[in-house]
Amino acid sequence: GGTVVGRPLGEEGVRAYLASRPVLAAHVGPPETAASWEVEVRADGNINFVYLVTGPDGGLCVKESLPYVRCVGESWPLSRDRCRIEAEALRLQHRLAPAHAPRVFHYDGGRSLIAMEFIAPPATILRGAIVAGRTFPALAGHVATFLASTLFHTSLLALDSRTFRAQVIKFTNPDLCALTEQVVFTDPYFPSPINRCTPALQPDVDALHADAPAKAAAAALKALFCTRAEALVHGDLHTGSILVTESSSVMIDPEFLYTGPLAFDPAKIIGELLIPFFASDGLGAQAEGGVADRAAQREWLLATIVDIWEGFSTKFLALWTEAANGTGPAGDLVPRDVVGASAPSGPAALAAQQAAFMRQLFADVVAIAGAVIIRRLVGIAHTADMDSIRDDGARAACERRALRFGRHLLVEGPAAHADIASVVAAAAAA
Ligand code: SR1
Ligand code: MG
Ligand code: MG
Ligand code: MG
Repeated sequence: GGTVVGRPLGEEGVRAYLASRPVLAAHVGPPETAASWEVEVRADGNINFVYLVTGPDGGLCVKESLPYVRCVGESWPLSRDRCRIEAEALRLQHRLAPAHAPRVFHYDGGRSLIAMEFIAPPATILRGAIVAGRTFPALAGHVATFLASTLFHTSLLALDSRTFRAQVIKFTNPDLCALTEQVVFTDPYFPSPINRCTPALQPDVDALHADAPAKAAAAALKALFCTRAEALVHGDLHTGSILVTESSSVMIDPEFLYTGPLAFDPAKIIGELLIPFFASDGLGAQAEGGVADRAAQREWLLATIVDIWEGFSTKFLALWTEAANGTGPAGDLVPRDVVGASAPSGPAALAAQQAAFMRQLFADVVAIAGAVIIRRLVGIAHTADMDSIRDDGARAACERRALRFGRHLLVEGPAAHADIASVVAAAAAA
């Protein structure tokens, strides 16, 4: 008892917390060396407090959730239950995709604190590495594997309906869902006081606020986000939530996890990878002796988007077919028929059912990716991709092009694009 909820543990508090728990301290070093442990306080997230603690025997990542949004302050309260959700989500994701989610060593519900595996350098946050001009050939395959496994195995394609409903209750996450509904699907389309934009973009933003088709499309996606309970979605899979090296990718930060539309995670990462594509001209122009020509990185970004979608759909459908054929862990279940419809008869019928399903899924991915781009340009939470362009005029030009493309995906995208190659071709031509 007596925990002060309004104040973060801070450097000293984290050292003392770990040093007094031998099982945790063992990941870092002998408790008596605690004074020498290095504590890096990360400030690149919007919501929580993250500390990277290293010592003679290794390291730990400690994440602390206070009852408010860190980047806004106590005026925006946020349930600390997100910390429980994140701890359980990480455990689940680590079980389903062990190479692509960190291990949780400790969850403290009273303190809303998680101690997890320290993903050590040279692993680095993908967003910063992209801003620096780097590329990661293994990323697409890893993201595809993570998405296929975590989404398939938490969906009704793999679970019986009682297990699925229990999962819905366990991972409802109303506060964080409401946050997404507000900052992704609502505020960007209205003059909300928390929105911000590059000043030169204001006329474009005013036009968006008067854009009836865009507002209607965003409202429809918000309804989909609220009602399409298909699988446990990560809920915030942007490039700041991925730690990468040349040969590894680890997805972190699933505190937004809830039972939502399968389309959300693929759409989120695709939209977030299109933002640096559009920032590329502005970033390349200001590079000093470093990566001035970003053509190769642009190509990699678009290829990665294609490979994520194609890799995900191939792996997801393989899991589905395996389950339908009775060779997978859920072989006794008939995919998407658990609530009583008759089974598709034979491989051709299954293939037709899968094709129809993927067509709808892809249409939703395209539209949501558009909304994801738009919110990063005109909403509360921008990203370093565009914010790193120092010149206001150059940044506004990049943002305007991205905003138009986001609007295109949101409104016209589902009808205009039958496949991902068409989306990236349109981005390149935008
Ligand atoms: C207050 S908005 C915070 C944003 O940061 C998180 O990472 C999510 O993207 C959320 O929308
Ligand atoms: Mg963030
Ligand atoms: Mg995050
Ligand atoms: Mg987070």
